[in-house]
Amino acid sequence: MSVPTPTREDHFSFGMWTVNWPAQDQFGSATRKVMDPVYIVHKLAEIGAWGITFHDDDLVPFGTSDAGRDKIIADFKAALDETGIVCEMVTTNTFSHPMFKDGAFTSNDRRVRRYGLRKVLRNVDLAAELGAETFVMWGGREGAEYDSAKDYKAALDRYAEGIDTVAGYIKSKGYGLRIALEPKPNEPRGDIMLPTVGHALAFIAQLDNGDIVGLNPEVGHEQMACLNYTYGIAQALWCNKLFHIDLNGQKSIKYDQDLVFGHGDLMSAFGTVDLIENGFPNGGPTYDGPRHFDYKPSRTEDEEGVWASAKANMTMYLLLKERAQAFRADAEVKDLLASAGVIGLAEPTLAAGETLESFMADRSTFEDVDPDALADHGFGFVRLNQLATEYLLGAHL
Ligand SMILES: [Mn+2]
Repeated sequence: MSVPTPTREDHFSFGMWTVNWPAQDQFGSATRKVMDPVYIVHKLAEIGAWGITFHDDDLVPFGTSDAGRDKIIADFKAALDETGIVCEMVTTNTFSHPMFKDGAFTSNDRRVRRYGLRKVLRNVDLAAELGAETFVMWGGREGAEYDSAKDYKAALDRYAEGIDTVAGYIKSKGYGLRIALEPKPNEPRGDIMLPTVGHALAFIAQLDNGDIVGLNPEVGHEQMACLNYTYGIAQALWCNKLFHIDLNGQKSIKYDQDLVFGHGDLMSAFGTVDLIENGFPNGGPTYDGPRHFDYKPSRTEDEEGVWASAKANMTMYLLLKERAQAFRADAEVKDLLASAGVIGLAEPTLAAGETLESFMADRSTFEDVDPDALADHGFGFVRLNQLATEYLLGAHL
Protein backbone atom coordinates (compact mmCIF):
# COMPACT_ATOMS: atom_id res chain seq x y z
CA MET A 1 0.00 0.00 0.00
CA SER A 2 1.27 3.44 -0.83
CA VAL A 3 0.18 6.98 -0.09
CA PRO A 4 -1.36 8.61 -3.19
CA THR A 5 0.13 11.81 -4.62
CA PRO A 6 -2.22 14.70 -5.48
CA THR A 7 -2.23 16.14 -8.99
CA ARG A 8 -3.97 19.10 -10.61
CA GLU A 9 -6.58 16.71 -12.01
CA ASP A 10 -7.82 16.11 -8.46
CA HIS A 11 -9.01 19.75 -8.32
CA PHE A 12 -7.83 20.41 -4.77
CA SER A 13 -8.17 24.00 -3.71
CA PHE A 14 -7.15 25.93 -0.59
CA GLY A 15 -8.26 29.16 1.01
CA MET A 16 -5.35 31.59 1.29
CA TRP A 17 -6.45 32.20 4.87
CA THR A 18 -5.90 28.52 5.72
CA VAL A 19 -2.17 28.05 5.13
CA ASN A 20 -1.59 31.74 5.90
CA TRP A 21 -3.26 31.73 9.30
CA PRO A 22 -0.60 33.08 11.68
CA ALA A 23 -2.29 31.14 14.50
CA GLN A 24 -3.41 33.84 16.88
CA ASP A 25 -6.31 32.73 19.06
CA GLN A 26 -8.44 33.98 21.95
CA PHE A 27 -5.69 33.18 24.43
CA GLY A 28 -2.45 33.82 22.61
CA SER A 29 -0.69 35.77 19.92
CA ALA A 30 0.49 34.54 16.53
CA THR A 31 3.01 31.69 16.43
CA ARG A 32 3.84 32.05 12.72
CA LYS A 33 4.71 34.82 10.29
CA VAL A 34 2.30 35.89 7.56
CA MET A 35 3.50 34.80 4.11
CA ASP A 36 3.37 36.66 0.81
CA PRO A 37 0.40 35.69 -1.44
CA VAL A 38 2.70 35.16 -4.44
CA TYR A 39 4.83 32.74 -2.41
CA ILE A 40 1.69 30.88 -1.32
CA VAL A 41 0.51 30.43 -4.91
CA HIS A 42 3.87 28.93 -5.85
CA LYS A 43 3.93 26.63 -2.80
CA LEU A 44 0.40 25.37 -3.50
CA ALA A 45 1.40 24.55 -7.08
CA GLU A 46 4.47 22.73 -5.76
CA ILE A 47 2.47 20.44 -3.44
CA GLY A 48 -0.03 19.44 -6.15
CA ALA A 49 -2.95 21.79 -5.52
CA TRP A 50 -5.04 23.11 -8.40
CA GLY A 51 -6.82 26.15 -7.01
CA ILE A 52 -6.74 28.98 -4.53
CA THR A 53 -9.48 31.09 -2.93
CA PHE A 54 -9.32 34.21 -0.75
CA HIS A 55 -11.17 36.91 1.15
CA ASP A 56 -10.49 40.42 -0.21
CA ASP A 57 -8.51 41.29 2.95
CA ASP A 58 -6.36 38.12 2.69
CA LEU A 59 -4.89 39.46 -0.54
CA VAL A 60 -5.22 43.22 -0.08
CA PRO A 61 -4.90 44.30 3.56
CA PHE A 62 -7.82 46.46 4.75
CA GLY A 63 -7.04 50.14 4.18
CA THR A 64 -4.54 49.64 1.31
CA SER A 65 -4.47 52.56 -1.17
CA ASP A 66 -5.96 52.07 -4.64
CA ALA A 67 -2.49 52.10 -6.22
CA GLY A 68 -1.21 49.59 -3.69
CA ARG A 69 -4.25 47.38 -4.32
CA ASP A 70 -3.64 47.40 -8.10
CA LYS A 71 -0.01 46.36 -7.61
CA ILE A 72 -0.90 43.48 -5.25
CA ILE A 73 -3.58 42.18 -7.63
CA ALA A 74 -1.24 42.41 -10.65
CA ASP A 75 1.46 40.43 -8.81
CA PHE A 76 -1.11 37.84 -7.73
CA LYS A 77 -2.43 37.42 -11.28
CA ALA A 78 1.12 37.01 -12.58
CA ALA A 79 1.70 34.23 -10.04
CA LEU A 80 -1.53 32.50 -11.15
CA ASP A 81 -0.42 32.70 -14.79
CA GLU A 82 3.03 31.42 -13.99
CA THR A 83 1.86 28.42 -11.97
CA GLY A 84 -1.46 27.58 -13.62
CA ILE A 85 -3.16 27.81 -10.23
CA VAL A 86 -6.85 28.65 -10.70
CA CYS A 87 -8.66 31.25 -8.61
CA GLU A 88 -11.95 29.38 -8.45
CA MET A 89 -13.68 31.21 -5.61
CA VAL A 90 -13.52 34.61 -3.94
CA THR A 91 -15.19 35.70 -0.71
CA THR A 92 -15.45 38.92 1.29
CA ASN A 93 -14.34 39.62 4.82
CA THR A 94 -17.29 41.32 6.52
CA PHE A 95 -16.32 40.16 10.00
CA SER A 96 -12.81 41.32 11.02
CA HIS A 97 -12.99 45.11 11.09
CA PRO A 98 -14.45 46.46 14.35
CA MET A 99 -17.23 48.22 12.40
CA PHE A 100 -18.69 44.77 11.67
CA LYS A 101 -19.06 43.87 15.36
CA ASP A 102 -22.85 43.63 14.91
CA GLY A 103 -22.69 42.21 11.39
CA ALA A 104 -22.58 43.73 7.91
CA PHE A 105 -25.82 43.12 5.98
CA THR A 106 -27.79 42.83 9.23
CA SER A 107 -25.99 45.31 11.48
CA ASN A 108 -28.37 47.48 13.47
CA ASP A 109 -26.28 50.42 12.16
CA ARG A 110 -27.52 51.28 8.65
CA ARG A 111 -24.24 53.04 7.77
CA VAL A 112 -22.40 49.76 8.36
CA ARG A 113 -24.94 47.88 6.24
CA ARG A 114 -24.33 50.30 3.36
CA TYR A 115 -20.54 50.12 3.76
CA GLY A 116 -20.61 46.31 3.94
CA LEU A 117 -22.68 46.06 0.78
CA ARG A 118 -20.25 48.32 -1.09
CA LYS A 119 -17.27 46.26 0.17
CA VAL A 120 -18.92 43.09 -1.15
CA LEU A 121 -19.85 44.61 -4.53
CA ARG A 122 -16.29 45.86 -5.04
CA ASN A 123 -15.05 42.34 -4.40
CA VAL A 124 -17.57 40.84 -6.85
CA ASP A 125 -15.84 42.86 -9.57
CA LEU A 126 -12.47 41.44 -8.51
CA ALA A 127 -13.86 37.89 -8.44
CA ALA A 128 -15.15 38.28 -11.99
CA GLU A 129 -11.86 39.81 -13.13
CA LEU A 130 -9.96 36.78 -11.80
CA GLY A 131 -12.33 34.34 -13.50
CA ALA A 132 -13.77 32.87 -10.30
CA GLU A 133 -16.99 30.88 -10.67
CA THR A 134 -18.20 31.01 -7.09
CA PHE A 135 -18.66 33.93 -4.70
CA VAL A 136 -18.94 32.61 -1.15
CA MET A 137 -20.72 34.61 1.53
CA TRP A 138 -20.17 33.60 5.15
CA GLY A 139 -22.01 36.00 7.39
CA GLY A 140 -19.94 35.25 10.46
CA ARG A 141 -21.04 38.37 12.34
CA GLU A 142 -24.66 38.28 11.16
CA GLY A 143 -26.15 37.29 14.47
CA ALA A 144 -26.40 38.20 18.13
CA GLU A 145 -25.53 37.17 21.65
CA TYR A 146 -28.90 38.21 23.09
CA ASP A 147 -32.41 37.69 21.76
CA SER A 148 -33.34 41.28 22.68
CA ALA A 149 -30.52 42.65 20.51
CA LYS A 150 -32.12 41.91 17.14
CA ASP A 151 -35.48 42.17 15.41
CA TYR A 152 -35.02 38.82 13.71
CA LYS A 153 -37.71 39.43 11.07
CA ALA A 154 -36.14 42.76 10.10
CA ALA A 155 -32.69 41.13 10.12
CA LEU A 156 -33.89 38.42 7.71
CA ASP A 157 -35.35 41.16 5.50
CA ARG A 158 -32.03 43.02 5.46
CA TYR A 159 -30.06 39.79 4.88
CA ALA A 160 -32.29 38.92 1.91
CA GLU A 161 -32.07 42.51 0.63
CA GLY A 162 -28.27 42.32 0.74
CA ILE A 163 -27.95 38.95 -0.99
CA ASP A 164 -30.56 39.88 -3.62
CA THR A 165 -28.72 43.14 -4.31
CA VAL A 166 -25.40 41.33 -4.83
CA ALA A 167 -27.04 38.65 -6.99
CA GLY A 168 -28.83 41.34 -9.01
CA TYR A 169 -25.51 43.14 -9.52
CA ILE A 170 -23.88 39.91 -10.77
CA LYS A 171 -26.73 39.43 -13.25
CA SER A 172 -26.69 43.05 -14.44
CA LYS A 173 -22.96 42.80 -15.11
CA GLY A 174 -23.32 39.46 -16.89
CA TYR A 175 -20.68 37.88 -14.65
CA GLY A 176 -20.32 34.09 -14.70
CA LEU A 177 -20.55 33.96 -10.91
CA ARG A 178 -22.86 32.13 -8.52
CA ILE A 179 -23.23 33.01 -4.84
CA ALA A 180 -22.72 30.27 -2.26
CA LEU A 181 -23.94 30.95 1.30
CA GLU A 182 -22.01 29.27 4.10
CA PRO A 183 -24.07 28.24 7.13
CA LYS A 184 -22.58 28.15 10.64
CA PRO A 185 -24.45 27.87 13.96
CA ASN A 186 -22.27 30.06 16.19
CA GLU A 187 -18.75 31.52 16.64
CA PRO A 188 -17.84 34.30 16.51
CA ARG A 189 -21.43 35.39 17.39
CA GLY A 190 -23.36 33.66 20.13
CA ASP A 191 -25.89 32.69 17.45
CA ILE A 192 -25.36 33.20 13.73
CA MET A 193 -28.19 33.64 11.21
CA LEU A 194 -28.62 30.79 8.69
CA PRO A 195 -27.12 28.34 11.22
CA THR A 196 -27.46 25.16 9.14
CA VAL A 197 -27.77 23.91 5.56
CA GLY A 198 -31.52 23.55 6.10
CA HIS A 199 -32.01 27.12 7.32
CA ALA A 200 -30.00 28.44 4.36
CA LEU A 201 -31.94 26.40 1.79
CA ALA A 202 -35.22 27.74 3.16
CA PHE A 203 -33.82 31.30 3.07
CA ILE A 204 -32.69 30.96 -0.55
CA ALA A 205 -36.21 29.86 -1.55
CA GLN A 206 -37.48 33.29 -0.41
CA LEU A 207 -35.03 35.34 -2.51
CA ASP A 208 -35.92 37.19 -5.71
CA ASN A 209 -32.58 36.24 -7.30
CA GLY A 210 -32.28 32.84 -5.63
CA ASP A 211 -31.63 31.10 -8.94
CA ILE A 212 -27.94 32.02 -8.71
CA VAL A 213 -27.69 31.51 -4.94
CA GLY A 214 -26.70 28.15 -3.48
CA LEU A 215 -24.57 26.74 -0.69
CA ASN A 216 -20.99 26.22 0.47
CA PRO A 217 -21.46 23.84 3.41
CA GLU A 218 -18.49 23.28 5.73
CA VAL A 219 -17.90 19.94 7.46
CA GLY A 220 -17.12 21.42 10.88
CA HIS A 221 -19.96 23.92 10.81
CA GLU A 222 -22.63 21.23 10.44
CA GLN A 223 -20.91 18.99 12.98
CA MET A 224 -20.78 21.86 15.52
CA ALA A 225 -24.59 21.65 15.36
CA CYS A 226 -24.39 17.85 15.82
CA LEU A 227 -25.67 17.36 12.26
CA ASN A 228 -24.66 14.85 9.58
CA TYR A 229 -22.58 16.73 6.98
CA THR A 230 -23.07 14.08 4.31
CA TYR A 231 -26.86 14.23 4.61
CA GLY A 232 -26.62 18.04 4.55
CA ILE A 233 -24.76 18.17 1.25
CA ALA A 234 -27.05 15.41 -0.04
CA GLN A 235 -30.08 17.62 0.52
CA ALA A 236 -28.27 20.58 -1.09
CA LEU A 237 -27.58 18.34 -4.11
CA TRP A 238 -31.21 17.27 -4.20
CA CYS A 239 -32.13 20.98 -4.43
CA ASN A 240 -29.41 21.58 -7.08
CA LYS A 241 -27.85 24.01 -4.62
CA LEU A 242 -24.48 22.43 -3.84
CA PHE A 243 -22.30 25.09 -5.49
CA HIS A 244 -19.12 24.59 -3.43
CA ILE A 245 -17.79 22.67 -0.41
CA ASP A 246 -15.51 23.41 2.55
CA LEU A 247 -13.77 20.26 3.72
CA ASN A 248 -12.11 20.05 7.15
CA GLY A 249 -12.20 18.08 10.39
CA GLN A 250 -14.18 18.54 13.61
CA LYS A 251 -14.46 16.40 16.73
CA SER A 252 -18.05 16.72 17.92
CA ILE A 253 -19.80 19.76 19.39
CA LYS A 254 -17.20 22.28 20.50
CA TYR A 255 -15.45 25.37 19.12
CA ASP A 256 -14.77 25.44 15.37
CA GLN A 257 -11.64 23.30 15.17
CA ASP A 258 -10.88 23.48 11.42
CA LEU A 259 -8.75 20.34 11.62
CA VAL A 260 -7.32 18.57 8.58
CA PHE A 261 -10.05 16.78 6.60
CA GLY A 262 -10.43 13.29 8.09
CA HIS A 263 -8.68 14.22 11.35
CA GLY A 264 -12.08 14.71 12.99
CA ASP A 265 -14.96 12.32 12.39
CA LEU A 266 -13.21 9.91 10.00
CA MET A 267 -16.21 7.65 9.40
CA SER A 268 -18.29 10.67 8.40
CA ALA A 269 -15.49 11.84 6.10
CA PHE A 270 -15.64 8.42 4.42
CA GLY A 271 -19.37 8.88 3.82
CA THR A 272 -18.79 12.37 2.43
CA VAL A 273 -16.11 11.26 -0.04
CA ASP A 274 -18.23 8.23 -0.99
CA LEU A 275 -21.09 10.58 -1.91
CA ILE A 276 -18.90 13.12 -3.73
CA GLU A 277 -16.93 10.55 -5.70
CA ASN A 278 -19.48 7.78 -6.23
CA GLY A 279 -22.74 9.69 -6.13
CA PHE A 280 -26.06 8.50 -4.75
CA PRO A 281 -26.43 4.68 -4.90
CA ASN A 282 -29.50 5.11 -7.15
CA GLY A 283 -28.03 7.96 -9.20
CA GLY A 284 -29.04 11.61 -9.19
CA PRO A 285 -27.35 15.02 -9.11
CA THR A 286 -23.59 14.93 -8.55
CA TYR A 287 -21.00 17.42 -7.33
CA ASP A 288 -18.22 18.16 -9.78
CA GLY A 289 -16.88 21.39 -8.28
CA PRO A 290 -13.56 21.99 -6.54
CA ARG A 291 -12.46 19.85 -3.60
CA HIS A 292 -11.89 22.87 -1.40
CA PHE A 293 -10.24 22.79 2.03
CA ASP A 294 -11.09 25.33 4.73
CA TYR A 295 -8.93 24.20 7.63
CA LYS A 296 -6.37 25.80 9.94
CA PRO A 297 -2.87 24.41 10.47
CA SER A 298 -2.70 23.90 14.24
CA ARG A 299 -1.06 26.62 16.30
CA THR A 300 1.71 24.20 17.28
CA GLU A 301 3.06 23.99 13.70
CA ASP A 302 5.85 25.95 12.03
CA GLU A 303 5.91 26.66 8.29
CA GLU A 304 7.09 23.16 7.46
CA GLY A 305 4.12 21.89 9.46
CA VAL A 306 1.81 24.19 7.55
CA TRP A 307 2.68 22.60 4.21
CA ALA A 308 2.67 19.11 5.73
CA SER A 309 -0.86 19.73 7.01
CA ALA A 310 -1.98 21.11 3.62
CA LYS A 311 -0.67 17.94 1.99
CA ALA A 312 -2.40 15.87 4.68
CA ASN A 313 -5.80 17.19 3.56
CA MET A 314 -5.19 16.01 0.01
CA THR A 315 -3.72 12.69 1.08
CA MET A 316 -6.69 12.00 3.36
CA TYR A 317 -9.12 12.79 0.57
CA LEU A 318 -7.33 10.54 -1.93
CA LEU A 319 -7.07 7.66 0.55
CA LEU A 320 -10.78 7.95 1.32
CA LYS A 321 -11.59 8.13 -2.40
CA GLU A 322 -9.59 4.96 -3.09
CA ARG A 323 -11.36 3.14 -0.26
CA ALA A 324 -14.84 4.41 -1.10
CA GLN A 325 -14.45 3.30 -4.72
CA ALA A 326 -13.28 -0.16 -3.64
CA PHE A 327 -16.20 -0.38 -1.18
CA ARG A 328 -18.77 0.38 -3.88
CA ALA A 329 -17.15 -2.10 -6.31
CA ASP A 330 -17.28 -4.98 -3.80
CA ALA A 331 -19.73 -7.73 -4.81
CA GLU A 332 -20.99 -8.33 -1.27
CA VAL A 333 -21.56 -4.59 -0.82
CA LYS A 334 -23.63 -4.53 -4.01
CA ASP A 335 -25.70 -7.49 -2.79
CA LEU A 336 -26.18 -5.86 0.61
CA LEU A 337 -27.23 -2.54 -0.92
CA ALA A 338 -29.92 -4.43 -2.79
CA SER A 339 -31.04 -6.71 0.07
CA ALA A 340 -31.07 -3.81 2.54
CA GLY A 341 -33.42 -1.93 0.23
CA VAL A 342 -30.99 0.93 -0.40
CA ILE A 343 -31.36 0.40 -4.14
CA GLY A 344 -35.08 -0.37 -3.94
CA LEU A 345 -35.72 2.99 -2.27
CA ALA A 346 -35.57 4.58 -5.73
CA GLU A 347 -38.80 2.80 -6.70
CA PRO A 348 -41.80 5.14 -6.28
CA THR A 349 -44.18 4.13 -3.54
CA LEU A 350 -47.17 4.47 -5.84
CA ALA A 351 -47.11 2.44 -9.05
CA ALA A 352 -46.87 4.15 -12.42
CA GLY A 353 -50.31 5.44 -13.36
CA GLU A 354 -51.80 4.36 -10.05
CA THR A 355 -54.51 6.74 -8.92
CA LEU A 356 -55.11 7.69 -5.33
CA GLU A 357 -58.52 5.99 -5.69
CA SER A 358 -57.08 2.65 -6.83
CA PHE A 359 -54.38 2.90 -4.17
CA MET A 360 -57.02 3.40 -1.46
CA ALA A 361 -58.98 0.46 -2.87
CA ASP A 362 -55.97 -1.90 -2.85
CA ARG A 363 -56.75 -4.18 0.11
CA SER A 364 -53.40 -6.00 -0.30
CA THR A 365 -51.68 -2.75 0.74
CA PHE A 366 -53.43 -2.35 4.07
CA GLU A 367 -56.60 -4.23 5.08
CA ASP A 368 -55.30 -7.71 4.22
CA VAL A 369 -51.78 -7.12 5.50
CA ASP A 370 -50.44 -8.86 8.60
CA PRO A 371 -48.51 -6.00 10.27
CA ASP A 372 -46.25 -8.43 12.12
CA ALA A 373 -45.19 -10.00 8.81
CA LEU A 374 -43.95 -6.59 7.64
CA ALA A 375 -41.79 -6.38 10.74
CA ASP A 376 -40.43 -9.91 10.35
CA HIS A 377 -37.05 -9.20 8.75
CA GLY A 378 -33.80 -7.33 9.42
CA PHE A 379 -32.13 -4.91 7.05
CA GLY A 380 -28.49 -5.92 7.54
CA PHE A 381 -27.24 -2.35 7.91
CA VAL A 382 -24.63 -3.34 10.46
CA ARG A 383 -22.90 -5.79 8.11
CA LEU A 384 -22.92 -3.09 5.43
CA ASN A 385 -21.36 -0.58 7.83
CA GLN A 386 -18.81 -3.16 8.98
CA LEU A 387 -17.70 -3.62 5.38
CA ALA A 388 -17.48 0.17 4.95
CA THR A 389 -15.31 0.33 8.07
CA GLU A 390 -13.12 -2.56 6.89
CA TYR A 391 -12.56 -0.80 3.55
CA LEU A 392 -11.85 2.45 5.39
CA LEU A 393 -9.18 0.62 7.40
CA GLY A 394 -7.68 -0.86 4.24
CA ALA A 395 -8.57 -4.47 5.14
CA HIS A 396 -9.58 -5.44 1.59
CA LEU A 397 -7.09 -3.39 -0.45
MN1 LIG B 1 -14.60 26.40 10.22
